[in-house]
Order: sequence, then structure tokens, then C-alpha cells
Amino acid sequence: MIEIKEKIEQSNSIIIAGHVNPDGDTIGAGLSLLLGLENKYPNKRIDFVLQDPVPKNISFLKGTEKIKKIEDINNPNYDLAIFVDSATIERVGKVESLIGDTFKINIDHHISNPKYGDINLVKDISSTSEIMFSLLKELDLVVTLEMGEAIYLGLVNDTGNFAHSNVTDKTFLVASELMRLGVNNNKIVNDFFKTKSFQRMKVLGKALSEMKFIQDKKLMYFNLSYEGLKSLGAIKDDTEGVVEELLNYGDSEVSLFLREDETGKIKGSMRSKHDIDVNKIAGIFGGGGHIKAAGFTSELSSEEIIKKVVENL
Ligand SMILES: [Mn+2]
Repeated sequence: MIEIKEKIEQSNSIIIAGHVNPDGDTIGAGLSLLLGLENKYPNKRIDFVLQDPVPKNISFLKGTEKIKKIEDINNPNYDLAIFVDSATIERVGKVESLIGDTFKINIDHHISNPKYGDINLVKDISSTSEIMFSLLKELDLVVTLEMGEAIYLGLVNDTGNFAHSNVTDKTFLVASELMRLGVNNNKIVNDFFKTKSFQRMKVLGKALSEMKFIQDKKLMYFNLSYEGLKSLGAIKDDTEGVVEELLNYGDSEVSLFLREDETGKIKGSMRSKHDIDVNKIAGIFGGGGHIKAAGFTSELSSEEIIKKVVENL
């Protein structure tokens, strides 16, 4: 990716943008790139900007305090924008307003990515962090322990702790190299996963007690109204992981989690165990993602969404 290196070297002011509701992968990829570029190019201005705050269970990563909010940016005159883990430009939310028609590098692993960048590094592999690990080396950036921990968290995030079908021998090779660098697997996994809030445990409990199963479609689903969320004193972050949990049922092949937001719109997420392509189903509602993990937002009612999903399974 010599073009990426050249472009970075020619630019004095670079923005790295990750997606809204940032996860371990967008933060892992963006943060490792930020730290690596800062070390190599101390005279360049490099900002990693996210619309939404870093989740609590990711903020233990060293360097996350350097991630900026939109309000921190007074002078958005960037020469180069690098998107990480963002399947579309819109996925970065309001950060898009800082970018405009700046030259774009698109680094991502979503199969639905339309390659919106002027340079695109889009690969169908486990995570953007896995792509980033190779890219850092190609950019001749030294991978420090802090950068390694960020990438490792990205791998753990997007592979469900090395459990999903997106894990390859190469993913383990990257993990192995990172551990050799000093990354503590057990600490990262504990700090990241075993940190659920009381409300999040309650949301999970509600999901497990109210979920429904459609036998002939092997579909497990749960619909959470905004009222239901509020009645638990929970916020949307507390619903993370519900869709994966639904798929733990032995007879299920596909799971669907619907969550109503305060405006009445419904956010859907889907997971698949084997052959069902949920990227295709999410596409019906204008969403997308991966074959086994995808999401969408819809103005339809939850009943209509469930009906459409069932029809298309
Ligand atoms: Mn990702």
C-alpha cells in the first residue's frame, strides 16, 4: 500500500475517523494508527475524532484519552481523512462535517463497503484491526505495546474472543505476534468482557426471559421497546451483546434483536450461526455488514420488521 504511505507523508494535517457508537475494532484500529503516526511524524497534526464517547470497557487502553470529540476541533482544515472500520461515510456520523471533500483513505473489513475512498484498503477479514496490523508494518511504524494492546482488543472485539467464523490462521498469527510484544491476553479479555453494568445484566435477563423462537425459521428474536429500556434504567449501550446471546440457543440458526430508540425508530441487529446470510436480510432495510453479523435502522414497526425478516428467511 505504497499510495497510502505516500499520501500520509505528503499530508501535514490528518484526521482519523471511526464509526458512531465506537467498538473495540474501530478504536483499536484508529488508536494504533494515531499512536504510530504520532511517534513517526511528531510534526504532523493528527487527530482521531469520534462522534460518541469511548465505552467504559475500552477506556482502559492507554492512549484513549487522546481521542478527540467534534467540539475539540476548532480548525478542521485537514489534508487527509483516514476512515477506519466504517462501512459508509455516513457511519462516522457528525464527524463527516469535519471532512467534507478532503482526500479519503478507507480502511475497512465490511463486505458491504462500497469503496467510497480515494484509496480503499477493504479486505474481507476478521477486523479492521487485523488489516491495520499489516498496514502499520507497511508504513514502517514501530508497533509499541500500547498499539499492540489496541489492536489485540480490536481482534477480541470482532472475533467474539476468537470464536467467530472470521478467525483464520492469520488472525492467530497476529495475536501471537502481539502476545510476543507483551500483550496480556487474560487481562485484556477480563477488562473488556467482564465489566458489565448492573443494567446491562438486567437487559440480558429481560431478553432471555422474553425472547421468542420461530421453530420453522430457526429464528430467535427479542424486541425491546424504548419504554422497556427505560424501565430498567438502562441506556442503549446496555443492550450490547444481546443479539449474540440469543444465538446461544441450541436450535437457533439466526437471531434478531430489535431496539426502539427515543424517536421511535428501530435499530435491528442480526447474527447467523451457519449458512444464513444476514447481510442480505439487513440490506432489505437499507443496512448491511457481514454474512454472519449485520444491522440496520428502520422506520417500520417491530411487527412489520419481524414479518419481513421471517418472509425472507
Ligand atoms: Mn470491525
